[in-house]
Amino acid sequence: MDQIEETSRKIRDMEIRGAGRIARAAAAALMELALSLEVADKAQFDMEMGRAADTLLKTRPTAISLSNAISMTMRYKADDLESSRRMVVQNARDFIERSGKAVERIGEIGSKRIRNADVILTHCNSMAALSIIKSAHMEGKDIKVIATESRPRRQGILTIGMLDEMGVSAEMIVDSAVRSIINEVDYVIVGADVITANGSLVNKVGTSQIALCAREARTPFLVAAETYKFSPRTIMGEMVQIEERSPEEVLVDHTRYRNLKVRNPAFDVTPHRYIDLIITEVGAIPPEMSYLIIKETLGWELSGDRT
Ligand code: RI2
Repeated sequence: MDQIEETSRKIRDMEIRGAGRIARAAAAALMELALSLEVADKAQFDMEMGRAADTLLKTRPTAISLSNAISMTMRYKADDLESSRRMVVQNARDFIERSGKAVERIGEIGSKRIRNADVILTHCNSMAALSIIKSAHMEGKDIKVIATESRPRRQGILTIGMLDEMGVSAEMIVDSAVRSIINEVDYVIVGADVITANGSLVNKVGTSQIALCAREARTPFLVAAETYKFSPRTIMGEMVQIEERSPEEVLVDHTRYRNLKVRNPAFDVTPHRYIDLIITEVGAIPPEMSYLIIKETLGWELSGDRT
């Protein structure tokens, strides 16, 4: 169980971050536990695995990718202990493999939209969004990327590091400079933490302001989102909880101000009407098709699972 606590701490503290990466880390942690658990019977296995799943679930309340990964890993129906163990391990391996391939496929599909000499604006640090950029670059398209700093945790610095590794030309701006430069941009491409049943996007805070600027400038706004980022629970009417993180991330010495409250929402909501296309591993879809993605690729059972 210690590795579950350690993985949970790393996800909670954002040492492991990114909606896809935390999902794969949780599946891997459950797989490791299933392999190592020394228990007397299936009932004890089920209890220990359930406890671990609940611990991991609590780490990042917004990321549906985390709960979908845990649900898919924990979906085992077996009569005995060893069959249960084997199924959990196989489920986790399948999710991790499918998730990695999904990011690659999104790159292949999304790159078809990118033309030579395009300028792409991105926000925060998204492997799915960067996969599109990498594919376009590998196809010889001479693109430039403008990366926002993405306060307060400045994930944009991770993005410019990855772009540097790829050899892609990049510029970095502060988040508040987006509207000043949006007319230079051919595509906005961002990642996703959640896609709701009506096609709205929950992503790093600041995304919705970028979408507003893009709409005003008539700049296409694309979302790169694996199907396990879609939320079955929103079909059932549930609202997405927006994680509120510690004030210290915004202002270290906030307590010196007697009458100050620092608010630090980690994500915001971009309504579907500001989204031109959602690029998934099963195809590029308009936001209005999100319900079908949930129904056909995730199924309803996830909405009732341990989430
Ligand atoms: P990938 C990140 O959240 C960002 O919001 C990013 O757009 C999203 O997860 C998806 O990232 P955080 O972990 O799965 O930085 O595309 O809070 O890597």
